Amino acid sequence: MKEQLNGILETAKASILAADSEQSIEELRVKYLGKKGELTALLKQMGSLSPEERPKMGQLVNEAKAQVEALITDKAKELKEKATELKLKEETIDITMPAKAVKRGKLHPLNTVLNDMIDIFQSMGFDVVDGPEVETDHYNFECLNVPADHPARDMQDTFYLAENLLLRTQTSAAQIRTMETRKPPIRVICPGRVFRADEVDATHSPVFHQIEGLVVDKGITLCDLKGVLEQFAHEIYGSDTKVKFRPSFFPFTEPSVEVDVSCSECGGKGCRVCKGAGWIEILGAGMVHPNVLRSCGIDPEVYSGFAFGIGLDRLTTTRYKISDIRLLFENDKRFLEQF
Ligand code: 2U9
Repeated sequence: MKEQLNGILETAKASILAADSEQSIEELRVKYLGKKGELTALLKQMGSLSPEERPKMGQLVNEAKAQVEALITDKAKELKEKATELKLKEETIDITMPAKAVKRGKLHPLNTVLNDMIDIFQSMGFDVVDGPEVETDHYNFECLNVPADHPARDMQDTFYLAENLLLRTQTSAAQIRTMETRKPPIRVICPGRVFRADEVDATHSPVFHQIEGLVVDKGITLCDLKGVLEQFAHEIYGSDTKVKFRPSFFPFTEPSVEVDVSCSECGGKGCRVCKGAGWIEILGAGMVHPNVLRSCGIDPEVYSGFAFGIGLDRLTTTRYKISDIRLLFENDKRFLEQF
């Protein structure tokens, strides 16, 4: 039995040394030390030995078991470390590889022009206010002195969502709300998207952008309107730009004006950009109609104000010489990358 034990021990040592995977070492553990393992089997054969030999042999087998156990544990540890090392090597990240270039976006031309305009008006003390795109008939028309039967409603052919609910045709409603909640002095601009059921062509879109402005205080006159809008035109088009005020009509302002600037392309001689006129119309404005002030609870005998509306899309297309307004809304990257 002693030779048998030595034989088992020798082959076990050799197999453990040669084992090359965690799985094979586990198989060896079962083969030698498991319930049906070779060393366990030897212990079971002890009954055939004489009582004197039995303890001696028992001790030898147990020592052999402990030896095999220790070898297996060491080898298992070694193999586990090797496996971890290999895995780490395989998963190494090459930090010298060039990173993927970050694609930087840029502002849409409408936003660039809008930001410039906001800067100009903020420097003159205006606050920026926002309002909902879905408005009630009351705020979009009634408060602006455009009652149900007014012909101006036809000119702003509108998208109705329900009888008294519509997509706003101008951002004035936000300023009406401002007048309801703030006391004069009021100096606000309201940029935003507006909607009209216009046929789409190179200069018209059913969705476009406005910046409307409103100033209300005691003693505001047409001189204030002229001063602010001339300053705005000079900052946008340059200080040698001529500014012309023409009489006009809007239901929400009285008197009303339209403002033209001398064509920056030809200096006023007439060209393709200004269609031969030498002037380009940039905005409409006027003194806030007393009915509008009254509808917001402001006494027109005490306060007066002026208001203006600027089409952002037209301003953007003329600044960048964009031939078709639709390009602003199609989001074609080849177009946008040019700005
Ligand atoms: C309140 C009262 C009056 C805003 C005004 C215009 C004249 C105007 C057009 C410019 C180009 C619209 O986008 S456009 O087609 N707007 O001509 N807008 S006065 O009047 C107001 C605003 C708010 C409370």
